[in-house]
Amino acid sequence: MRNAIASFLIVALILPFATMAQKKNIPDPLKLARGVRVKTVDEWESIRRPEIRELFSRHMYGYSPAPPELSYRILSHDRDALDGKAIRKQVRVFFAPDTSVWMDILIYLPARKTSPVPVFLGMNFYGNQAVWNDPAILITPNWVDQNEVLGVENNRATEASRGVRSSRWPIDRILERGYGVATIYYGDVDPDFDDGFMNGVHGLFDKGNRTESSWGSIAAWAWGLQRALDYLVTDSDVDASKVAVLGHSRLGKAALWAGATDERFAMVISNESGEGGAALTRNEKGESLEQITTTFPHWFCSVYKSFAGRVNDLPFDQHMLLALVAPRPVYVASAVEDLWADPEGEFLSAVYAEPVYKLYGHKGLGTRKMPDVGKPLHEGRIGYHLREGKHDLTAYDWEQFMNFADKHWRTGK
Ligand code: GTR
Repeated sequence: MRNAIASFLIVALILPFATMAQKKNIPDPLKLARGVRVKTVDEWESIRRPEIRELFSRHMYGYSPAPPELSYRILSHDRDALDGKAIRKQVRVFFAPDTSVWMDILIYLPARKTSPVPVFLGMNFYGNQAVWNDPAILITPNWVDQNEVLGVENNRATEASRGVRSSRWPIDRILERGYGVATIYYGDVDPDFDDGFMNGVHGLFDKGNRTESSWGSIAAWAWGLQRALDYLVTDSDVDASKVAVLGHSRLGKAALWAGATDERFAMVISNESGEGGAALTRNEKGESLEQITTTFPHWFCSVYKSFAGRVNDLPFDQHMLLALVAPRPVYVASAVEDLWADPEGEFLSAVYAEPVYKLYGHKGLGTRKMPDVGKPLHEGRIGYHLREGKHDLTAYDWEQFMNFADKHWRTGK
């Protein structure tokens, strides 16, 4: 009896103090597969970080091909764009000697710049022409979708949708703050529907030889972002040491995987990327692993869906994706009404990534308490905000990303 009381007391007293991570069975980012804990940056970089990248590749996003030899064609270069406020470039990137698959990068840089500028790079959903009402933006012939039911705002790659997504791309404000912006239509790289991986870069590289761990569409978009960076680092107008990769929603998932696997990205930003992005899968709120792999089977490698209904068996969770970015600054943005993306799960990933930043001697998020709406956390190298409103990429989100970049890069106007 005494023993029973003692055990009851131990459980009652100790459990509330057990960390949430233990309760949720969250894998320790610093524990090696062979059970030993990482104690130095060197062990992290040479053993644990590659181990985690391997886990995500094998079980979730799939393995991507090595970068091919690219070729570029400058399609336009104007110094007097947007009423003299911008330099505008459009660059076509060919992925192989076979020139059938390519992507166009649209770049705006502040016209008054005196030195190379930091740049935000992200993919867009509706074609480059949708990001700003600028008649000079070229329209791609890749994955054109005239959706009469959903209206022009949802037309992909058409004249009718020119400028319809400018609220997501406040280009004038970005330039005013001294930054450049580069964007690519994700449909140039891999049209977003399940066609058995025949079109886009999958068709070009897989040649039908796929395994259960071959790259899915998120990995393909991430790979496209990395190929855009290959170009940007050659452009002397761009400060190659300050390129941030960002994305909203499914393209936020892609931005995270791109930044986690390519250290040339100096900052990584997830806007409401949710399940399969920044949200902790084990938090089990909003979208589930089962739902995402059923609705979008082409986004991941085929192994991933085998974890549906047994997320505790995953040998990783999404905080480890954020941790792969360390020691570079990483930012996670959520919106109050975006419950499908699970703001709490996104916040918890940011919390649990912190030990890896601490290993480098940096502050991560710096708190375990979710901040109030509209009170961004920018102190450490892991940034976070929760804004009012719905699932979207807004001017408010951009202001926070630029504030965070100003702070960590000591840039800004
Ligand atoms: C939803 C999907 C989310 C998110 C979103 C988007 O339908 O369930 O995971 O990616 O689409 O990309 O807008």
